[in-house]
Amino acid sequence: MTEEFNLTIKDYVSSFRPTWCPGCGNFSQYRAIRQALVELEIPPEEIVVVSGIGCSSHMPNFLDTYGLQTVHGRGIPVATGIRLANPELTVLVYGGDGDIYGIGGNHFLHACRRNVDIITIVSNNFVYGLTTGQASATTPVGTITRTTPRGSIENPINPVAVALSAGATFVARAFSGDLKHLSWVLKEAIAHRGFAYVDVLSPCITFNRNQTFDYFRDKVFKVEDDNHDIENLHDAIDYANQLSVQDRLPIGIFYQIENKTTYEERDFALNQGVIPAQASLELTDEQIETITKEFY
Ligand SMILES: Cc1ncc(C[n+]2csc(CCOP(=O)(O)OP(=O)(O)O)c2C)c(N)n1
Ligand code: SF4
Repeated sequence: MTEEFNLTIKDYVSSFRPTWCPGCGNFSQYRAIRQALVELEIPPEEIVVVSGIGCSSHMPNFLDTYGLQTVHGRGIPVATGIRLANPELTVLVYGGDGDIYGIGGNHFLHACRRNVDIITIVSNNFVYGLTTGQASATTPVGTITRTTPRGSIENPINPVAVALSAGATFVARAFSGDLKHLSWVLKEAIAHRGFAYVDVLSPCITFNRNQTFDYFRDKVFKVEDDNHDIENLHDAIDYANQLSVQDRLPIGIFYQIENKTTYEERDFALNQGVIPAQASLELTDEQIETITKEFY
C-alpha cells in the first residue's frame, strides 16, 4: 500500500517572501511549479531547484525544497552534476533568457544533446530584468533598451528551434498569463524521462513595455487545439519558427519522445545501480577532518 500524499502547494513555500515586482510573470511560474509538484506527488525533500543569476534565478530561495543559486549561466551544469550524483532526485533548473540562452547558452545546447533527466524552465521576458532592462539574447531586432538606445541590431536566438535541433526530448512553450495551461505543461515536463525544456513567455512589467501580458494574450494559441502530433519533429520545428511571425505565437508541448536513451542509462556506473551520493567515501574520520577543515 502506498503512503497517502497529503501535501499542498503551501508546503513548498519557504520562509522567504518573493522579492519580484508585484505583477511580474515569475509569480505564476512560482505557483505552477508547486502545483505540478503536488499533482505529481513529489515531496520537497526529493527536489533540488538550481538557478544562476537574475530576478527569475531567485526562485530557489522561495521554495522549501533543496536548492541553490550558482553563478550566472551555470545552473545547468551544476544541476547535471547533482542528478548524476543522485538520480533519485528530481532536479529542476530555473532562470532567465539572459542566464540560460545568453551567458549559459553553451550549457543549454549540450544539455539538449546529452539527454540528462533534468528539467529546465526559462522565464523568457526578452530582457535582462535584474540589471534594469538591457537587451538579451531574445530581444527582437530594433528594440530600444538601455544598451541599445538606437534599437537592437542583433538577430534574436530562437531557443525552441535550437532545443529541437540539438536533440532535446521534451520541448514546450507556455505563457505565464495562462496558469492552468502552464501548470499542465510543467507537470508533463517534470514527469518526462530525459531532458525536458520549457520556454515560458513571461512579461517583465517594469523594464519591458513591448512584450506585455496583453501583447502575448493577443497572439498565443495552443498547439493542442491544432491536434498537433507531439512526436512529429518537422511540425514541431514549424511551430518553433512561428516565433518570428508577429501575430501568432504557439504554446504547448511541441515535441516529446520517450524512447531515447538517457545519459543516466548510458553511464557505466549509474546503469549498474551505483548511486555516487550514497556510496561510502571509505575515509576515516581523521581523513574527513583533514579535507574539510579548510572550509571551517
Ligand atoms: C558573470 C556575470 N556577468 C554579468 C552579471 C550581471 N547580471 C546579473 S543578472 C543579469 C541578467 C539577468 O537577466 P535574465 O537572466 O534574463 O534574468 P531576469 O532578471 O530577466 O529574470 C546580468 C547580466 C553577473 N551577475 N555575472
Ligand atoms: S524587474 Fe522585471 S523580471 Fe525583475 S522582478 Fe521586476 S518585473 Fe520581474
